[in-house]
Amino acid sequence: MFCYQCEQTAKGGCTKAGVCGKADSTATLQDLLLHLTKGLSQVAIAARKEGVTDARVNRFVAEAVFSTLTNVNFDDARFVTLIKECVALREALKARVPGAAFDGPAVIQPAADLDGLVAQGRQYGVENDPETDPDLRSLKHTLTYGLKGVAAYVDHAAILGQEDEKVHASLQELLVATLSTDLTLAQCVEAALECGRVNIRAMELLDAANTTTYGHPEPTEVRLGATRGKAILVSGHDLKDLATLLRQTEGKGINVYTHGEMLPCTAYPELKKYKHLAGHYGTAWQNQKKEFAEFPGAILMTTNCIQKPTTYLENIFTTGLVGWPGAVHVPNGDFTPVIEKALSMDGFPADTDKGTVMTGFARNAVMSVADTVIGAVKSGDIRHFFLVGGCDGAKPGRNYYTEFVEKAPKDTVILTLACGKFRFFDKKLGDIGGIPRLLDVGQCNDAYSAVQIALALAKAFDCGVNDLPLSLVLSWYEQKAVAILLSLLALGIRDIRLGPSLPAFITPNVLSYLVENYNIAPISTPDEDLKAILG
Ligand code: FSO
Ligand code: SF4
Repeated sequence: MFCYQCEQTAKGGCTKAGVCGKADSTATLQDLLLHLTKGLSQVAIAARKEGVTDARVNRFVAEAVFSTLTNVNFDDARFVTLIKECVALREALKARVPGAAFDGPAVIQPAADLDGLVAQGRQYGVENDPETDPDLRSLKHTLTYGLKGVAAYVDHAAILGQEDEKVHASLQELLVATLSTDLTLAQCVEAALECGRVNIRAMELLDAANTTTYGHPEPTEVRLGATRGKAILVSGHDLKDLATLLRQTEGKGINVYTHGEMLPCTAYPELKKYKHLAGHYGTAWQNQKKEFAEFPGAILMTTNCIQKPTTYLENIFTTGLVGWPGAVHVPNGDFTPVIEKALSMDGFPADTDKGTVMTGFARNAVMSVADTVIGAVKSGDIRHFFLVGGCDGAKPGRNYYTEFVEKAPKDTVILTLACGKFRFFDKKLGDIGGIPRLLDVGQCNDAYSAVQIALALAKAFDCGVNDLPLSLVLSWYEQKAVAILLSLLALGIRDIRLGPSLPAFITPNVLSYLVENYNIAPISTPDEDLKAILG
């Protein structure tokens, strides 16, 4: 195996096993599935030209690619099933365009068993990319990882019924573009920016999916303590799974808690209406081994980021695209096994009080107080906005973000999103004329909302986003962050600070390009960066 797609990668890439816990066989099956998905996309593109589209093919491409994103699925058996389905869909679609001719991954026949598939997959890893130019390779791998992020957003939105044929078409075309060895540097850059643009549309669909189904998030105070009694913990990012579970647990004497990126779900009117949505438990994904082991109830993992379960293997359930070998998978939205497990466990013996945090400052909530915000900027009460957001992770260097927020002057406002916020989410930073200094916009999946807030402020001040008193200080871990970064670049946003380390798949020349054209900078120290930003 060779994998360097996430921030946690071993020096020089993960080669024997993933730092994330991904086995060599799993990584190799993922490489094969991704390659075959490009073959399915080739056929889908040819079919589209003939006026043939297939809704299941569109969904499958997004699901298969999302399955290869960091910390989603570690179960080889599930990848074997996905590989077989990919080829079956491909052949069925081919039969609908009998005149078309195919090559490459559109004609590969999969081996019969797991060992054979792993042997086959070895040919299609990133280390065997036929592209020989290191900078083109770097850009194409950036594109591939960005597309994994796009696939995640497409899948999330589709689960709630929001799809756009154009987005499916672009995702498939860009996947096929990664196969080409004829692209110039300019074409690779353009493909990466196109990935960013498609991602904005995918995130827009997801925003529409979430807000039309569950209402616009409202500023909400969330309890961090526990309530005595039986308990289920929901982690990942999927709103529909949480809604379904809340419905299925109503009246059963079970309290449901959010974990990690599920925290902002507590702010949606159609989710917060459930009285047994009792609060938030724990922090970011990389702390789950400790936090899940101490949780006295069942745990449901709806999307990334799952880690190897320890003592709690029999209490943790996966759903959707998530998989861990040995953990019970609930494929169909019937969470009875999770509920039965929770009822069989002790639950919390007593109420505990750990204070509260605020969430729910998505675009609607922030823009409803736009006049106050704009007035505070004009009067000088608010000097600057920082968007301190992105993924959390286990590697050292991430204390930068805690310190940055702590040291940000009192006349500045911090917007945040994604799991990186757990480094400072419970800090009491006060307010500026009634505007809280710490505003949780939502999940990483709500980056669209943050972009809309920035665009609305730019419109109000009649300037470009780059001219606003706003600085982006981002942390990254997995591939959704790559997609979001490409979206920000596609919007022309400059001066982004990125950490804790730069992607291993970015070559020095590609980095120079990003610095020259977008003034991207790696984070340094909170003091130096604050000084540079605020002058
Ligand atoms: Fe975090 Fe994991 Fe949401 Fe990522 S939970 S690291 S950007 O997968 O998805 O923020
Ligand atoms: Fe390594 Fe990250 Fe790939 Fe896991 S996802 S194998 S940690 S680079």
